Amino acid sequence: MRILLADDLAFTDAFEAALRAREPDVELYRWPSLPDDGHFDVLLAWCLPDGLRRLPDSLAFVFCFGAGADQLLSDPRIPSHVPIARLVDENQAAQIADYAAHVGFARLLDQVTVKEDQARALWSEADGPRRTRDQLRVAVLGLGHIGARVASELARLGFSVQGWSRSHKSVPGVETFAGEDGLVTAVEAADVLINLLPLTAETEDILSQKLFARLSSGAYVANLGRGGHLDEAALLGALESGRVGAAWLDAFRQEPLAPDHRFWSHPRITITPHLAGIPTASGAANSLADCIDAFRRGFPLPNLVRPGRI
Ligand code: OXD
Repeated sequence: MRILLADDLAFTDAFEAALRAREPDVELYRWPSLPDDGHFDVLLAWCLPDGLRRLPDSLAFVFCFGAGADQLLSDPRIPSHVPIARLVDENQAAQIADYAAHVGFARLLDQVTVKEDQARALWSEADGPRRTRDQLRVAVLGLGHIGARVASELARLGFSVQGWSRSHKSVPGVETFAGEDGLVTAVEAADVLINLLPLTAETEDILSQKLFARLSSGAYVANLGRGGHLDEAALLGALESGRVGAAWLDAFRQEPLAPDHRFWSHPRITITPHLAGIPTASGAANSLADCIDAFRRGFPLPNLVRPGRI
């Protein structure tokens, strides 16, 4: 089986070694190197390289080297009969849970206000006892593999967690909601909002002025989904009014974020360059190997985002 690796993160000896430990007989090519006849069976990519204009008829499936596959699902170069499966890596999910916990703890201390006061040498004493974790409402949007892990980890840490997804899911320790009405209830008076939804026509711009208006005053917002989820003007307005106290942004409509983008210099925005969860060599290789095993046995691929037709 020939696999075209078209993502720099897979160009590592550790990834190749972990994959070969499970699939010793695969032939690996690192884009832009291709087999002489141009044929390969599996394409691994997060986003198709510009130079890869046509995919061969031999292509059996695409393996999305990331948690979100919208950028592949909308790519017309991938014929609709070709299945797309995505990577599922517990280590990546754990990193994202750490990021979300960081935002939760930052809200407990109101870290952004503390830093602003410090910059002004302002000794501003607390006017009451600090809140405890169970008094902090955290809303997690998206309860897929990563969202469910994040929500249950935050609940395990003692935060009061509400989770929302389009269809009903249950997550131990988490109060879950679904559907349009459920969204309003899930985010009502939330102190922290963590977005982990997939980007679809329904979820585009979901982080809107209307949604921010439901949060508790000074809420911290983390967009760990896609730039397309965020109405940027609405966020700036909510920061201005104080409805949102601070934002952590990891994904942007255009990546890298343009150097003159307003977000860079905003004192209440923290920018992380799409690093909330980086697939690990072993997690990614095992996830791909699970797909190869299933394909060889004629079973449906695990973690399909588009079934296609094998
Ligand atoms: C993604 C990822 O899909 O980082 O954005 O995995």
